[in-house]
Amino acid sequence: MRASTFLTSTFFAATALAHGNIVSPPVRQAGAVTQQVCGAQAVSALTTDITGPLENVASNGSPDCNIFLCKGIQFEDNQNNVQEFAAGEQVDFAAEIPIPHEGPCNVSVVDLATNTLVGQPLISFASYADEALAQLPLNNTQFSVTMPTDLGTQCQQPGECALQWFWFGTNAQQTYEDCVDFVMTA
Ligand SMILES: *[C@@H]1O[C@H](CO)[C@@H](O)[C@H](O)[C@H]1NC(C)=O
Ligand SMILES: *[C@@H]1O[C@H](CO)[C@@H](O)[C@H](O)[C@H]1NC(C)=O
Ligand SMILES: [Cu+2]
Repeated sequence: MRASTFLTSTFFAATALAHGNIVSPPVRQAGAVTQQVCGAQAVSALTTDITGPLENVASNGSPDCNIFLCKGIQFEDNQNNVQEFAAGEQVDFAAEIPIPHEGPCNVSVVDLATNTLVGQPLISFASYADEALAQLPLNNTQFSVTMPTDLGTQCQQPGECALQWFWFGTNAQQTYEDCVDFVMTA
């Protein structure tokens, strides 16, 4: 009886409350343009719980709104939030994982126009946010990536590329993303 009550309330908390997000570097935030493109309901879900899974964010069905690219959050809302990185630079990430769900995770350079990866992931976890562990490894919430040195002329214009953190909780069937807009400096 007590156990089932506990499980029920834990399940409720896991579905209703925070799950995880990137705290630093600064990630895309939904604003007026996202509301135009993806709708008010999506923006409400994105701003009410910035840690929530993409499955909780209902698209308005517009072909321009892809919730699975940077949570559907538009670059135009984030033009003053573009980071500058140099080839070979180490970029430190901080994440919060209030409700872990075991599964794979990675951070990749994404070509935003085509929603394709540029090169290989910069970091990759086969098993991330494993709630069965007494404590998560420190590298789940503090890790760094090294910016590629072979981008050529790619990723020099704002809005062209982002670093995308991508985590999928296998049992939870929940997807988490955050995007850091950036340009490469010479
Ligand atoms: C990155 O992680 C996501 C989510 O876990 C996974 O679906 C995807 O296959 C991974 N990508 C690569 C290139 O490993
Ligand atoms: C994170 O830390 C764990 C435990 O120390 C280690 O097994 C794993 O390889 C590390 N993962 C990455 C991507 O550094
Ligand atoms: Cu969750």
